[in-house]
Amino acid sequence: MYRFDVITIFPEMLNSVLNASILQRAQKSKKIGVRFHNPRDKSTDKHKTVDDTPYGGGPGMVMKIMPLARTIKAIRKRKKHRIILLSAKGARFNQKKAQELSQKYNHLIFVCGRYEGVDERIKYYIDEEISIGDFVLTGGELGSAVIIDAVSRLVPGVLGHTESNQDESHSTPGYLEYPHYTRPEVFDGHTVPKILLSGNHPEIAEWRKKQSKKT
Ligand code: 4FN
Repeated sequence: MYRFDVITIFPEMLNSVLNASILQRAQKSKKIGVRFHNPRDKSTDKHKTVDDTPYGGGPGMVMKIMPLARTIKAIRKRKKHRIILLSAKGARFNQKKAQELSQKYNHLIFVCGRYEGVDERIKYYIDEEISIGDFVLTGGELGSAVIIDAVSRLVPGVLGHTESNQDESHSTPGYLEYPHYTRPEVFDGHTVPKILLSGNHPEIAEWRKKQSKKT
């Protein structure tokens, strides 16, 4: 089983992703396992605080290091684990990274930021920072959902034969997906390219290759 641990104060943000379709089946068949950890549970003050005002002043709140570091330390880690902070500053996530994570490790631990950010000293407790893109998010939760989705489908046994893993243009540099069509042959006057109905499979393969080339 490939394991994912997500450190978050909003686990509900991941539930829709994990409790549907392929990822739900993968959990039921024990191909993957996902656990949530709320840093609030490791906070020791009366109000279970996880955030505080920034040193130096300025707007907003910062996630406190203590509850996060204690949560990371309390997770029983496998030998081949990787602790990842989701962050705007991180290296951009892509298919190559998904493949690397699926092959080198069998346990990913995600730290999801909230508020204005996380105390910089989190750097002593993580292995790397990853970003899913250049936009402002309310937290790292959707980033961890994206990575869990992309990595899980690369875990052996997660995809059924109809959801096949081969011929994936997005893992081939310079190629995007080719256009897909299914029945009916004509819809609202819009037709299917004749080549796809020809039964000429070498020609179809050639057409798809041409269509999927990035410009
Ligand atoms: N975002 C930018 C610059 C500065 C801040 C942000 C931002 C969530 C805790 C981080 C953002 C982007 C991609 C997690 C954005 C990601 C996050 C991510 C993220 C709350 C602090 C914050 C990129 C627009 C210049 C908020 C841009 N991938 N700060 O969004 O966690 O994973």
